[in-house]
Amino acid sequence: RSNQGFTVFFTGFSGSGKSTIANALMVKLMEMGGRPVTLLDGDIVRKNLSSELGFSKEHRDLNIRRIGYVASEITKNGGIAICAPIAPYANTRRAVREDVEQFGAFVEVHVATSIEECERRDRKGLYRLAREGKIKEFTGISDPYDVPQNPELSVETENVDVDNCAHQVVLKLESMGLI
Ligand code: GGZ
Repeated sequence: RSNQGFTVFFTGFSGSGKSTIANALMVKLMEMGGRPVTLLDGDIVRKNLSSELGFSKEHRDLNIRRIGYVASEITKNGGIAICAPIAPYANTRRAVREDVEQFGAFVEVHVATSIEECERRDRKGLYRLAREGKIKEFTGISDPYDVPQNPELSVETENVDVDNCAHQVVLKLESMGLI
């Protein structure tokens, strides 16, 4: 078993299942013991680190770079960082990858649940507000999402349950020699 720190970076639409998969993965990794696990979930980061930021490209990039900085520090110190923001811009994801890879592995996981499915679920009612124009710059509706071209792993929650998705991540981490 390697002792290198690493970062698992989930990216996908609002409502795609990032947070639930990230939480299930955190539980699995904690049960295995060893390295400390830190979850940097989108809404928790927005509340605690990025409360002054909105959803312009500039603000999203700042938010993601902050997450990347914290993840790189955790990775440097031999921990496991699990990040779960939308992170819609490929160039910003690449910059975070470069920050983290100075110190350890960066495992990008695309939660590829389709925008149609996310909007159909509309768990928080945000898609409806976005359609009504009451939320501007909403990712997938009125704001861009660059589909990851070379993620380490792609999962989706339309046909696969959360526990299975988290298990796929565990298998990937094992195949990469990280756990
Ligand atoms: C996208 C928005 C927006 C807009 C509010 N676009 O389902 P949620 O509620 O909990 O997840 C979404 C969250 C996105 O924050 P992130 O920090 O992950 O975004 S980014 O990575 O782009 O910085 C959603 C809510 O905030 N939300 N307005 N306009 N999501």
